[in-house]
Amino acid sequence: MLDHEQVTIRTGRRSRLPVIVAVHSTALGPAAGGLRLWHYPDWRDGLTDALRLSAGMTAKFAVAGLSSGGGKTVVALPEGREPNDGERRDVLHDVADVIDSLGGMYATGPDVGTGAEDMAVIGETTPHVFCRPARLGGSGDSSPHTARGALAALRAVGRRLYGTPTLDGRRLAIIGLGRVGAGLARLLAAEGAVLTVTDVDPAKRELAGELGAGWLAPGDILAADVDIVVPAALGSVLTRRTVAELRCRAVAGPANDQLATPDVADLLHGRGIIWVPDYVAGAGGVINAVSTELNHLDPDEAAARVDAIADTVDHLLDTAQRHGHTPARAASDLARHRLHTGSRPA
Ligand code: PPY
Repeated sequence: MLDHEQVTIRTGRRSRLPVIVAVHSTALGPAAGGLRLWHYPDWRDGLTDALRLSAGMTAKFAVAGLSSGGGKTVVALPEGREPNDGERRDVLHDVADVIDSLGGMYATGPDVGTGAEDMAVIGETTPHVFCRPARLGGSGDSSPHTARGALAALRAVGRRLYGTPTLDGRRLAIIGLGRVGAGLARLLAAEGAVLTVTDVDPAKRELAGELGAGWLAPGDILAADVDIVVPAALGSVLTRRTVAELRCRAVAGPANDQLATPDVADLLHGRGIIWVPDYVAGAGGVINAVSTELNHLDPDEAAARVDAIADTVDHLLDTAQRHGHTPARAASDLARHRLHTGSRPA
């Protein structure tokens, strides 16, 4: 069953690439969600990603108490070749055309493979775009805010596990040193966490060295002997097989769509491992963008909203414990409640 309100798939007039805009829900307000510019073996894999990620955005906004709906755009790039600058502009203008044709039911933002400068290009053609650079009146790069929000989530996990939110001396394994993962690694290193990191790009070892972090191959990091595993790269890292390998006490991080299938949340629970839903730990970027650009909060107020992810995680972990079910279930119940009542938190 398709449970999305609308999915638009169009071949870009300039790029000839498939542009997929999935609007999952506008129940709480116009949909928002980033543009993923990524390589897929087949464009249909990009469609699958767009469908899952847009549903995740609906939950992300609902749990964050924001009046936005969930959407996502995916442009499936062919494997093995990066677009040059001109081709990239063409892709972005093709995306902007589709978004503009939706008349405001969806606005885009950054995601894997895109950033504030790309949003500037999209903004040449449509107003429905978040996170343009500050010089153009946007809230700019969302990744520092996503990293800050993930840190807040990790502190809440630290408090649950050890009775204190400080991560000084805790051992954390970070999977992925992209914009968000690298920012989070810096914040955690500054707090005194003992880090082990990985990335598919071996050049990221340099950052590991700079931060005094250990390095493991991507295939080995899930089994690292650490307190908390922090997914900060692409999705579906938690599978039946990888959950069996985990040696940590919790998994919490900003990567979207971490579970290969929903039942993996139960497997984690069964192993006594706390899993904070990705759409809770990774909400800092959208919370900042929507709070500043739509709700006109000042940066400090927006940062306080991002930090409040810690309170949300506390609440979800409490609720889950009280009911003896997973934090995933507590979060999806909260999202469903807010979607049905259209309510915002007090
Ligand atoms: C995400 O958090 O997954 C995003 O898609 C980023 C984003 C940021 C701001 C507006 C829309 C999407």
